[in-house]
Amino acid sequence: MTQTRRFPIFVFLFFFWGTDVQSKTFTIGNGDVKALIEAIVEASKNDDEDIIVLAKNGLYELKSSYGSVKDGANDKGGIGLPTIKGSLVIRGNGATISRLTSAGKFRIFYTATNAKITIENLTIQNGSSDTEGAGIYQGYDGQITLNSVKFFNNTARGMHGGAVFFKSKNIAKVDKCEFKNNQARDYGGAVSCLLSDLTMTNCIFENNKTTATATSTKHYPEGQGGGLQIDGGRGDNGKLIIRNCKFTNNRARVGGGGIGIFLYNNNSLVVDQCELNQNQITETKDSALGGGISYGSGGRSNKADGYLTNKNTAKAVFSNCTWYANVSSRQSGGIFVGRASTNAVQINNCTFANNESKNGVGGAIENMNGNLEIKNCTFANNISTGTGAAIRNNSSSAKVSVSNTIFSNNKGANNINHYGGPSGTFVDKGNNLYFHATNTGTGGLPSNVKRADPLLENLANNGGSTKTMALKAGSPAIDAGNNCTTTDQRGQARVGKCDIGAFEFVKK
Ligand SMILES: [Ca+2]
Ligand SMILES: [Ca+2]
Repeated sequence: MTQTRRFPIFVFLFFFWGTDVQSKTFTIGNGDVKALIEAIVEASKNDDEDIIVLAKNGLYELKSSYGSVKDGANDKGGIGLPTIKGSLVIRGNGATISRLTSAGKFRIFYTATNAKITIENLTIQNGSSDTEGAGIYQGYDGQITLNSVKFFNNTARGMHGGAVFFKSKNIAKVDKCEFKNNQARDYGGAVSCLLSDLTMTNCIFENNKTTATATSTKHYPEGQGGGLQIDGGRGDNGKLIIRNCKFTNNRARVGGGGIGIFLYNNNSLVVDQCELNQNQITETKDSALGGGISYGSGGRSNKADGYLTNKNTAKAVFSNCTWYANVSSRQSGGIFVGRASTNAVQINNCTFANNESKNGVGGAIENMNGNLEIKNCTFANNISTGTGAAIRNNSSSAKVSVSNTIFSNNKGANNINHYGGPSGTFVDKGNNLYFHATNTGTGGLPSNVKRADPLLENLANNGGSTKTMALKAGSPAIDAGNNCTTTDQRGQARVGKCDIGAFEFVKK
């Protein structure tokens, strides 16, 4: 009985889809902005997925605003192209869509609520907006896929996303994209991802920044995520993945020169195989945190400063990453961890080299109130003016557990200070190696730990997707680990007994 009832319904749906789909392909001649505008208007008349194909290596220069848009009652400013509605694929073929720099202020793309867009092989440049998302403003509750898209010189003077703003409840997939010289006022010099799921792979962020300069004493002062800002995933179980991306020379004022991250509820975050090089926090006040990354989580609270006191179940794992020469003008040159979750933050197979907190504390890591578990990492040549050149704990609830990790030549207060803090707990879980070339003091650590020169090579490309510090032959770190990660930072399998640090020595 059930079978005979289903069959006609299936036939009906097949018939319906077979006749009513009006998917169209629009091929746009080189430079023909008028045709591009008409195609977007036509494509947006229904929800069917249409395709716009641009001329190979073409240039589409937008010389005037198409109009302005409102999101509810909020003025979202000028747009260069019509609002995209429904489902649209743009095949760029290496073309560029650029706002003429002498034209008025308008962004390039704006999408309506529930839009589903895919953009590939396109350069989007010189967008300019007094609000958010000067390259792309992706509307509420949509899907966006960006493949091999370059974003150059886009400027948002409002809060979010110089190049791209994902408004809340989106699913965003971003692969092989480049973000260079974009800027926003407050959050995400290049990309701001608000309460949306993000999978970002194989991307490059260079020279992006936040521009806010106002002196602020608020809990959330402006200027976070010089390259990328993540403010929560899509819903309670939102997922955020950043893999094999490079963040170089991005700047923010107060939090996360490269990446600013905040997680809610049961959000999960993986940052894997990424490099953070020479990103910077520029503010010199106490609230300046995380030259490379600023990470926090916590339940919402009515109290202005209550974010980090209400514990949630957010999960964060940083693995196989390198932080090199990131600088905070105050605290935590490499990464700031301000966490309130029942789950520990994991940092595995990572290298922290030459990061610096100027006029401050925590050269590589500052742990505000997190439970931080560090395994098979290498900390070398990190610098802080005050305590904790490698790691600093900064509250009574802060706890750091460390195993199979190298601390070499980190220089803080009193010349040597791998670990320090006014309070909190440091747990040496064993198989760690400590060394300072000119000082044999304890460096803030228990006096019974193993001390020897790990014989590290300079940071270099030793295979894998990130730079690492190789062990020289004869290093006391070789075969001296226990219960290590299964592969090293490069993805190299452990050889024999595992080594201390992020690099596994392989005899040539
Ligand atoms: Ca359509
Ligand atoms: Ca080994």
